[in-house]
Amino acid sequence: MNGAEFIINSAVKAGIEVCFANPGTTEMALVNALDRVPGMRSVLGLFEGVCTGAADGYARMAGKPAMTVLHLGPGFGNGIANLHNARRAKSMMFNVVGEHASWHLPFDPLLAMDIEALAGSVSAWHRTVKTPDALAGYTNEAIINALNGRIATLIAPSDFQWAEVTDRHTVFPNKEKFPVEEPLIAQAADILKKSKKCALLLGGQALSDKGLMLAARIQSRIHCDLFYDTFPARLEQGTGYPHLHRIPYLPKMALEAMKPYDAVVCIGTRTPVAFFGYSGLPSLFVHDGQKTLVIHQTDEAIVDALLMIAQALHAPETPDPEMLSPLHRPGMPAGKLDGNKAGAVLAAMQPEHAIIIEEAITNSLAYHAVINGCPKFTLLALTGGSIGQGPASATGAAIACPNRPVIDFQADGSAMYTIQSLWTQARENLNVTTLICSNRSYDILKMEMFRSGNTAPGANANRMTDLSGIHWLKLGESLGVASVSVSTCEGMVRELEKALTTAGPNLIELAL
Ligand SMILES: Cc1ncc(C[n+]2csc(CCOP(=O)(O)OP(=O)(O)O)c2C)c(N)n1
Repeated sequence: MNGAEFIINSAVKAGIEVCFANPGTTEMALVNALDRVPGMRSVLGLFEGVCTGAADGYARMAGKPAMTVLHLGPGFGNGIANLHNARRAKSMMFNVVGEHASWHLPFDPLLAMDIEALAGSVSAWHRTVKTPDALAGYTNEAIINALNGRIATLIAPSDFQWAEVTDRHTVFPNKEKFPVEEPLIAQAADILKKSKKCALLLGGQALSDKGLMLAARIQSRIHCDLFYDTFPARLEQGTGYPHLHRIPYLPKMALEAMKPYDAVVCIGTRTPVAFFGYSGLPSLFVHDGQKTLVIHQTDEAIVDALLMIAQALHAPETPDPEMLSPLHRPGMPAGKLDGNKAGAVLAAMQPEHAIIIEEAITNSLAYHAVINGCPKFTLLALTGGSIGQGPASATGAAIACPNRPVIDFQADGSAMYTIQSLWTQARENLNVTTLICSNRSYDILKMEMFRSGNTAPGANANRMTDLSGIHWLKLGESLGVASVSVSTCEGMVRELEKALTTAGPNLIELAL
């Protein structure tokens, strides 16, 4: 067995089933190994951002890592924006990057660059294999790190991928466990008990089914409001779950939302931070005098912590039904579509157990306000603010959950970053419906331009936000995805109904 076969074989043994790849010559041994080692599904992405975003979406939904194969530094670099989103989502991933043959690298061939510098910026673990003997041990370490919820990047020179591996020993110990420290649990319970009104801000696994039901039990005992981060990695939502408030994106609104509380307890996340620094506005969305506590772990330990907090507060064993959202879809809007109406139509129609990828940017504001009463669903958001996550992570989510409808509620400008995802969705026949909010502009940047004092932008500034000229029907069709365009709520209802009952991917341009 050569090094490349050993890498694939070890991944399969560890339960990794999917490899999102965009390989080159230095990964050819890995490509060949995908043929020779059974058990790994290989999925081609026509841009590395598709591969890394898909691996992120897959991990968020499958709860286990996917593998990626990326080509040298330039390939890894192309994937870095979505690796950044994955890092912020605390997603797990096993990346393998081919490096030039060890004896060739000293000649500085064209594609050579500092892969470690790139890998280090997004990976919790990364190593370059320096000798053939080190490949097996590093592969094992990388996979253990990925299984433990981290991004692990193995950089493997091509000659070591070709070389025979003699020691094929692999060990994947049980998942590491780092329980939340008990004094923190006592402190959280104490703050919740003593505060007049507490904001309980939830993230990570606290937004899972179990986490939310524990939060509802706490809420049944203590007067508190539940919030989630503006961009959650994965949020279970809908009827039967407690009512949740989103931390608003705009700093003034977020500060206003946090004002009524004398305490802010963050569980599974950090103190909310503004997206950007604006002169005269603070970086953190907490007020002077507010008691704050942060329990930052995001994994299953946070669910145990919530249970202990509920017990310390003598919360009821089951939540008060009053605390759980009843089924309440928004009314169906009519007439010409706009971003708000598109969100309302989606919330009125999305099927139970849908996976909603939300990268609708300015078009998503109204949507978040009306989703508490939808049938249960899962929401994945743009965790790192690095746009182009939606189409790619929708692809990975659909591979992780082939029996659940995936809807990518998607802004047009952001979609263009990883639009090649549509081709992968078509090739893999994935049940993804992409709703393109086609406002033909970087609308949010227009807002930012205004806020920065440019209230009458000139021709050059306007050229930075105008996106007119993208033909979505031709673009979708050319990548193999059935595409239509609608401009009314009625049209959106008709086409979304059709898309949700047809197998395979669809694109609906919402001409706003
Ligand atoms: C990788 C990356 N590049 C650039 C940006 C800056 N940026 C933030 S939002 C945005 C435009 C979003 O436009 P669109 O997706 O069309 O949504 P809209 O604002 O129109 O709702 C840009 C360029 C970013 N966040 N990430």
